[in-house]
Amino acid sequence: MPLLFFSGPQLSMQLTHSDAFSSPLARCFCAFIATTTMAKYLLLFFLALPVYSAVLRKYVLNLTSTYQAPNGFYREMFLINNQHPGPLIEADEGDTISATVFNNLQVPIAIHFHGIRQHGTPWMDGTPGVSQRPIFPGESFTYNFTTEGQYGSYWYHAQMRSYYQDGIKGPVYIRPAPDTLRPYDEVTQANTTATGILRAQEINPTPLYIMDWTKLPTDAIYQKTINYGIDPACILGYLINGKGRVTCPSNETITAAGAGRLASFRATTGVQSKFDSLGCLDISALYGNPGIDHAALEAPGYSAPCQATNTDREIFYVNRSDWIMFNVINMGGQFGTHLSIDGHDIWVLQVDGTFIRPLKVKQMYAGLGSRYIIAVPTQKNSGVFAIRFAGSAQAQVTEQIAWLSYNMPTTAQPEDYPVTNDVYQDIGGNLLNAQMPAFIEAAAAPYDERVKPPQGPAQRTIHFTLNRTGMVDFSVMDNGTLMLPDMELMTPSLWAQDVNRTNIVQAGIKIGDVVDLIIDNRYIMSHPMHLHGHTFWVISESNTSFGYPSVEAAIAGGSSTLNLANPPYRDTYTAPSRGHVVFRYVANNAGAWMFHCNVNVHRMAGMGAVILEDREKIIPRIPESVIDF
Ligand SMILES: [Cu+2]
Repeated sequence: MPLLFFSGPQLSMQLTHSDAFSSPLARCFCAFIATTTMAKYLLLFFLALPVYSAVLRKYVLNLTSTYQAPNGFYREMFLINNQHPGPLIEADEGDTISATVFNNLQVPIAIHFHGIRQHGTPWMDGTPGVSQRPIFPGESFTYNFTTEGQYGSYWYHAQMRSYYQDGIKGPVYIRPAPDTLRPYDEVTQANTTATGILRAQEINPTPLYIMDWTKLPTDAIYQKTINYGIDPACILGYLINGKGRVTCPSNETITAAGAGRLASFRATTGVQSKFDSLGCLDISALYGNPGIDHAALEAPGYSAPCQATNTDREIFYVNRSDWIMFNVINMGGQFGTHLSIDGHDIWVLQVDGTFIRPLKVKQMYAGLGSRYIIAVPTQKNSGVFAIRFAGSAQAQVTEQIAWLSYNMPTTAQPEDYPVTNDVYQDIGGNLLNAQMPAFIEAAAAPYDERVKPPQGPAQRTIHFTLNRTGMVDFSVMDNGTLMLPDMELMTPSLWAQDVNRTNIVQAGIKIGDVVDLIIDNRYIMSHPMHLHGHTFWVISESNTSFGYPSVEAAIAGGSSTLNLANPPYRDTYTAPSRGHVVFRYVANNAGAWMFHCNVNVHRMAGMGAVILEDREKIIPRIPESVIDF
């Protein structure tokens, strides 16, 4: 009878020999060996019940290079199993994932599973120079990790240079365990049918993957960035699920939508600027860099006037009186995104793998690297409705559209911009009516009230100061130290002897410590900051600096920005322009963890650090196969 427990799909030998498996299933296997009597069989049966479905999910990711034109312009790009984005990796909470990566590219690579905590397996974090050596061309590497204690939406992507922007990325979805508290009844007002629809869609929510796309491969852009001393901060538009087209709004439309950000750019920098035909703000005059050769830089709109294309956009087919649940992932590397759906409400249900108290909005913000499960009530009789994606408060006014269709033939593409009175945002992501409810990240309180930060003072406080320290240098450290450009090729910090590298933070963090990261952003850009190995609470945020040396001092001083009661629980969160955020987490995961900005050029130009966490505890457990790789 107990053999039934092991008859799930895809179980393999690995369960018996890998030290990565302290899972209940592995423990049951050991118990099975030791068991001889029927009573023990019965005991084992009941112990094994909750893990009946905990299986090993095996995936193969085959990376190749090709020439394609997703939005009408051919360029070299990368595919995973001939797809862009790559295949969905899915699991039930508690399953183990095994993903073997075959690198058939001409460049080294590693794959990071964004938001997956890698609890007990820091060497599977896919960060070259931190948790492993890169997978060089022709090599393969297998990632093994558990999903125990995590549910919801995540993603995987290359964590080597900027190669994820060339196509090495895909979704990870973990279905919540049965006993997870879900907020659906609050959305449907306990309508059994509607809640049932949401429960059914939760098994496989509809993909809505946002990515920004460039005319040139990212290595070429980065080389030009260094050569010309300026980050173009300019894309060829968004892709939605790998699809989209380039549109060329009139100069009047761009200028109207970008008026606010242009005024603030001028006021902050004293630099006059203007938008080009792709909506890109000309920031070249910053840093004493006038007269830069834009044609040579080849930022898309600078080198040639905008050229419209008519490639396919994504279409979603829906029925009246139904719901559609989307898995929104911002897989981009450049811009946070405002999104709205003409004529439709959006319920935000889950953020970064945690259900929240549901929020009903007309517009939401999707930060770089973050994931949002949303539900949209579909109650129209007919028609097609634009889902609008706009770069928000950034250096470019750019919009992409996908369609929500009630009755359109499956082969048709709707004409651009249907006339409707139910548009909520312009092409700059500005709300057309400021009274409309918009999703505010700081308001996303976890639905399960037990997901709450430790109160009181922290054992460790680390100060970070985000800054732009040169034309293309971005730092995260108090003293302006940059992450080393060649870090990705160095001996991984997880087991390196030379931990006195300037970008390695040795704060003496021990398992059990409460850790506060106080992050002051000195620069006009906002920075979506991502911490590996942990989910953190965002216990303070404002548009000014924190102003205290510690959270303890802030509590004593009566800080008005602190929220220790029901703060957002995130793995990626944006530090606002010239403002601050404070992240609090419990050190429960010995290792070496990257902390960095998710804007690719910023990370590559230095905005990152490695935080050591009781590293000595984990070093003896690192498999030799990883160290010798
Ligand atoms: Cu940044």
